[in-house]
Amino acid sequence: MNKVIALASLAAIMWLNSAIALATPAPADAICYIGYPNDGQTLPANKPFRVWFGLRNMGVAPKGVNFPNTGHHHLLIDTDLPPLDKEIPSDRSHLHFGAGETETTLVLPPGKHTLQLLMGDYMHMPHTPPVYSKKITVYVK
Ligand SMILES: [Cu+2]
Repeated sequence: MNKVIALASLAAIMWLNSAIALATPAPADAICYIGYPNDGQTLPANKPFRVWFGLRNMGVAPKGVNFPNTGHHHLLIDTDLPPLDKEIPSDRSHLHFGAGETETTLVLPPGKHTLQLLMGDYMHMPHTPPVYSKKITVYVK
């Protein structure tokens, strides 16, 4: 009986160690922010606008490049943060900038929209601790 418990706890410790080893660390002082547009800004409808990705105390590297303290940007549009222990989804509301881009051009339909940045590692996984910006709201008219 005790042997079974000991084996089970050993397995749990090994699983924990592998989970920790898989997580890509990020500097504790890393800051991600949207440089433009500003929170609450009104933007013209049917006209492309720039979105500037800001990052401090951490570097940008393309997807697939495993270099310490780097990652690539993901722009979340009209959605909440995805699960932070899984690969970041890739769809119309989760845009990956795997070439290491630090800005993009967006066209949004009229209405209220939210934008948020989330850094992902070379495998599109959020870092530990996760590095993400404040979620901003823009109004497209
Ligand atoms: Cu990605």
